[in-house]
Amino acid sequence: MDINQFLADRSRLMRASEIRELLKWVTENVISFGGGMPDPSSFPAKEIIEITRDILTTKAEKALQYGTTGGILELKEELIKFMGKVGIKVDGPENIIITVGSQEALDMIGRLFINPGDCVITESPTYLAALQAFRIYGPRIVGIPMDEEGIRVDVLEDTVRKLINDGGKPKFIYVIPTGQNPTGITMNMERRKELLDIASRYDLLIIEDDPYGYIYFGDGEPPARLKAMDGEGRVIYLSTFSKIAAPGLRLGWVAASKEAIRWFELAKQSIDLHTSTLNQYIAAELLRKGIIEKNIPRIKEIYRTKRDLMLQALSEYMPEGVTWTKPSAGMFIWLTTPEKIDTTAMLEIAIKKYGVAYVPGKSFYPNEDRHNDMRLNFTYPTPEQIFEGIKRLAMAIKEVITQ
Ligand code: PMP
Ligand code: G9A
Repeated sequence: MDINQFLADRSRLMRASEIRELLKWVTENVISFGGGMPDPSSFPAKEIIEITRDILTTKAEKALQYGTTGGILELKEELIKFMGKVGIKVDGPENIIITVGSQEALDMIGRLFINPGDCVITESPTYLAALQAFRIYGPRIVGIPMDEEGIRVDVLEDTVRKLINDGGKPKFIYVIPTGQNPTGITMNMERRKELLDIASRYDLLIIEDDPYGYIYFGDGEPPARLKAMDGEGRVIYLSTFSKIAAPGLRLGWVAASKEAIRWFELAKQSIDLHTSTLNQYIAAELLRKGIIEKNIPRIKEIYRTKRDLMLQALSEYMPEGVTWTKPSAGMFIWLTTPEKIDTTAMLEIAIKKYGVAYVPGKSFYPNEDRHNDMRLNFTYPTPEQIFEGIKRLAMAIKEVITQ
């Protein structure tokens, strides 16, 4: 029997994530700069053991029970305080929904806002699993180029104006302002203000995806969140426990206007009823006891050190003509090779002959046809693997350049 004959048109728009596909065929002998996995030494495992024991001893009847779709009050209240410390003012718990990672929020955004053919705007390149989530709903995705300071707001405004003139007002602008995935770039303050200003003038919605702001490891603090400067309630803010605690908890949250959150709740009711109650109680305790706050400086230090190591290895080993970003947040360096190299084609040589993996840049572009970039994760590999892996990658690049 051929299952394909029964599929909905929507299912044919689904594409496998290159990140998830890569995770499968990386073996022990391959050094992987592929998946964006946190350093496991950053997980507060011991604390989670104690907290879980406490919760199951004192409130098992609640923690193991079904919960409300929006999430448990204790966690939302802790999140209000947590976001408050970075200048995000949230009126009350009804402005927050707890999600199964930010990834679920990205899917819900597609469900709630995208009709087939609708235009949506993203940075170019952007997080490929956001593209994957949105694409199921059949949008026309328009990518806006970036430079070292973030999204090119001049190009953004021209594009928005043209789209509106052509009768295709964009539904939203999706951005990752701090430690962008995949480039590692942090949008500067002027660009943030200009972006909000454009959204206001043209009456657009902004989706701010902020998994990395809390572990910014540059000097001082990152520029203010868009949500912290949002006077008009047009920013839907997404964040996650994946990078400040552990991704296996599968916990994220959305902060937005009450009206927006109500729509998210309706969408979530039919997806999974609610996020794991037990995990929400664990996260609430991790926040309440200050464990996350105490852990954050340690995570920043681990990532700053690993980033420095990768930058050092890159400048030591990479041949002429290869360039890369120097991130102060996030988990990735974006590397650009000479035009001659197709990083998708090179991946097989890199893995099979040199034992090193990366994510080819192509699938992070919504519509540009670029073939000579790659994304390198520096948080998961050990310091030794970072040095050895970059050395191997440089050998692969040199081989392909001279072919
Ligand atoms: N958005 C961005 C920009 C990310 O980098 C990630 C994780 N790599 C996610 C969303 C999803 O994270 P999670 O579902 O684990 O919260
Ligand atoms: O798919 C995953 O495992 C999450 C990682 C995201 C990324 O590599 O950007």
